[in-house]
Amino acid sequence: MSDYTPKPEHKFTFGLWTVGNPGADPFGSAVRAPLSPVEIVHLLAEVGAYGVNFHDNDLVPIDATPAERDRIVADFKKALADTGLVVPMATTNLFSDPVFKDGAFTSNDPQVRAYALHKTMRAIDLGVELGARIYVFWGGREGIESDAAKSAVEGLKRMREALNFLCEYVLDQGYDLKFALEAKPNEPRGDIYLPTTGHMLGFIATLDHPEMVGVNPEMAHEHMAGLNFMHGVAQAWEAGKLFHIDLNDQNFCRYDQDFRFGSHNWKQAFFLVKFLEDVGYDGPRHFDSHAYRTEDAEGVKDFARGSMRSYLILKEKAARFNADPE
Ligand code: GLT
Ligand code: MN
Ligand code: MN
Repeated sequence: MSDYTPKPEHKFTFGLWTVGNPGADPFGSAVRAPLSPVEIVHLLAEVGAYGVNFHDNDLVPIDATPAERDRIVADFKKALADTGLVVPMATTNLFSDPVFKDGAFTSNDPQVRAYALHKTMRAIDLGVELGARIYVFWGGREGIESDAAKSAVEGLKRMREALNFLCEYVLDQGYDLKFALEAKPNEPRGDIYLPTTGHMLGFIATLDHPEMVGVNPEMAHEHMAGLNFMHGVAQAWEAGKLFHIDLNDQNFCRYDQDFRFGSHNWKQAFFLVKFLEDVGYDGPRHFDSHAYRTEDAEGVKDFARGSMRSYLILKEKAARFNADPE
């Protein structure tokens, strides 16, 4: 009987927003009780995860006072110390607040663009304080419903200006931090700029510090566009840009389903795991997915355990595939 027990060397991570997802969708409200960040850290330790990632406001509410922030961060640090979990990655919520309705870095309003940079600098400080070495940028609001509203070229220029500025910030602060850009073709915008990993790779080459910037490909996002995810991952790897990866699953060309990894496209999942293991990818394996809405709190633990177990089963099958000359 094979051992599918997750171990720290597998670098299995989850976001506070993934196991903490209470099951709301655009047509229905939450079906599970909210979990605090400290409760989530303990849940992840119980199921055997290695690390936890977060958006600034998953941890610190957007309206927290400085004193509240310090208390929340201290409690979170204690939970990490008590459990041994680490924080490999952090990111910024540049999509929930209504001010970002027309984008953050690409908003037509220069005050919003300035606020987005300020919010991100503070979130980078928070991530670094908690140990993050990878910083993800998912520009969920960076796009349009109508191209009458914004110039696509101007949108790219604004993205570039923001990332160049933030690279300089990281260098000025002396942080040991890399950026990983995450593509998605649409949702919540009608169209999101830089819609696939391939678009991101082309864009990175135009930045002032391309060596600091790579990608965070998400399986479900490339499947929304009907693409072979492993091919995008392979291109990123070959370019030295695979800094992080979001593992999940979904049916092709649907809305962003964020299903559990290995729950839908088994063949795609198999060849992806085989690729990551064959090339020796050693970054975090982050499960950016949610339990089904029909699951309760125990089901969320089953979902987290199953994500890691599915990966390890596919890893074993990849080794058997490689060992079988026929
Ligand atoms: C959001 C999105 C994910 C991104 C997260 C990082 S936020 O849940 O759907 O794909 O990875 O910002
Ligand atoms: Mn993601
Ligand atoms: Mn997604």
